Amino acid sequence: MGERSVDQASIKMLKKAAQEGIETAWERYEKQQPQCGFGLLGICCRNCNMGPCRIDPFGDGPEEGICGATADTIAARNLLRMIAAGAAAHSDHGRDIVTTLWETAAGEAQGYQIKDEGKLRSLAAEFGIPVEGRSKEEIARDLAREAMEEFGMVKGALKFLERAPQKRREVWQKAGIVPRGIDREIVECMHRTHMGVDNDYVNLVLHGVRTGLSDGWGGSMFATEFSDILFGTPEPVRGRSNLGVLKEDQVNIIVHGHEPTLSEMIVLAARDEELLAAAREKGAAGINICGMCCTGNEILMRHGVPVAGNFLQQELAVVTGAVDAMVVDVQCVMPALTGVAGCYHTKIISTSPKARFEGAEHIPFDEHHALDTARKIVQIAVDNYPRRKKEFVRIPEEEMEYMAGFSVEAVLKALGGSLNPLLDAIKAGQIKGIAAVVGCNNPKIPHDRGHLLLTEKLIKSDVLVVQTGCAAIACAKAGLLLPEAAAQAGPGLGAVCRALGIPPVLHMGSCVDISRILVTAAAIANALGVDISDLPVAGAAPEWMSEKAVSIGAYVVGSGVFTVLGSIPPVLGGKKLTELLTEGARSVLGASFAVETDPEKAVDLILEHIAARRKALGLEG
Ligand code: SF4
Ligand code: MSK
Repeated sequence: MGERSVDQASIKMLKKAAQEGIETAWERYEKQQPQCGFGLLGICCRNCNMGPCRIDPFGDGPEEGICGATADTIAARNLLRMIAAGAAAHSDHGRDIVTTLWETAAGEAQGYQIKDEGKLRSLAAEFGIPVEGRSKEEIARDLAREAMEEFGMVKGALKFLERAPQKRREVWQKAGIVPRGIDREIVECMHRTHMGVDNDYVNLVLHGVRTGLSDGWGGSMFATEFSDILFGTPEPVRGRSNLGVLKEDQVNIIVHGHEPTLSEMIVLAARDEELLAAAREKGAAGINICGMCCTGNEILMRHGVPVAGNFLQQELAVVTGAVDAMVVDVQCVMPALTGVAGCYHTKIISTSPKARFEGAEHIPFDEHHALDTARKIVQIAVDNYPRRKKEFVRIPEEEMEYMAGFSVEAVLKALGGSLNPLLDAIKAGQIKGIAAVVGCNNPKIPHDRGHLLLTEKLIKSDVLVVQTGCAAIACAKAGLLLPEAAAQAGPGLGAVCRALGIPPVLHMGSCVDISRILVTAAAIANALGVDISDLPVAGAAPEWMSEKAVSIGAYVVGSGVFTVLGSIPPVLGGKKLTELLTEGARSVLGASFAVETDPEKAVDLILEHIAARRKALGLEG
């Protein structure tokens, strides 16, 4: 197998894992070779028990399933189910945050407070909820109730869609894809893909975009906005990243997963004097909380908490032998973790009723006793510290400083209160455009390579990069999230960054915080009086792997943003479907996908797109 990672800390831990006989995702990936061609092309179907059916991609065998479904129908139905699962994951996360706000307002959620009252009031006003002379708890209850209704089907269309430019809303109207309730679109995906319902690949894809939009402008946006109300809207903050943030002389706890409700409380509990004293009693110098994946992003955005790594580093963190507890909730948590942890002293602690792991210790986390539960979890980690097998501990020295916390509000503040400096820089060609580089890691691609190559080349070409998720962690580790990285940017972008004191790569948060990117794009389009699809803006997911990323792709393209995928989606077996996604979508949505596994060529596609949009807007350069 070729290069596995471009991250030195990960390379070292992969070597250690090999020496200690530990299998990781890369070995398991190798064992899967050759991967099933039908699966890779998206042309196997198990949607009823006449099947499974599969289509021969070479035309020598069956061209239809037993029911008569074609390759395009099967691949489109599979794609729709991926979108449904991804939108469900983001939106269920959003629903949990809405519930926490509701319970906080009722005084039933232990340890939580409404931290950003200004955002609460402005959101309430957006939803038509009276704010004058009312307490924040009264307003929060009404706002949470309104949000809960958006998940069902009470309204005609989602409220946050009004944030999109008028022209974009007309596109959705014309295509018949205005999302109604968030849950409704997801349920409809499952209905349409049941045997013998929606067999038209175009109709299926259109509903896929609608479902994605209900995630981006619905479930994810609720997750972001309500997290800001509860935990504070992020502001620029500095911290450290990569496995080197683990401390040899401290109790190391990694919080991994997605929902900030858990990680915020663990951060709070770790400051508890009694627990710190208990840690000292066990011989530790302190308690070191580190994040991983998007839970890491949530707490680094708000507290500058160190982030130990991204998706493909979860097992490698355990391999350091220095993690006393890894606390997980939902999403992107490998079931393999408990097996790896069994070879060291690490305790894997699951917390969500929705996500249990064989071999993990389960400490149910609920909002009513959040702080008590968090204390209990920290205590378990403290008690586990003396069980560390010193001979197996090796923490790589790699760590890098980052600057994160670029919420929309923080970006505006950095710009001096208005978008004008950014718009002026774009108009003058100092900044050629904006690219959102987001998404996961995938062992099909050398870890972090896609993110770094793409981002480095884009900033060099004067394209401002905005990021979330594991892509942002990859760039944090490489030092690209520092204002000093302006030296690696092109002359125009570099000058703007130096003037404003910001990095050329802005970390906007976790995967659900792509909603912040949508809001920013909408604000720029509104300021210029154009549609989002007219902007010199593009998206890229160089190493994506999760179904959530498929939902994100659907809503990003559905919002008018050309998007380049670096790992191949399982659709190529449906030729007409592929043509629709990469070409035909443009005439309906003003945007389409491109698939490009070579990051250099992906950059070229993005730059060509940005140049074409600049020309159409009559902008220089
Ligand atoms: Fe086969 Fe059609 Fe059933 Fe799918 S729905 S398994 S293609 S018969
Ligand atoms: S955590 S969805 S691996 S970005 Fe959001 Fe990272 Fe992808 Fe999970």
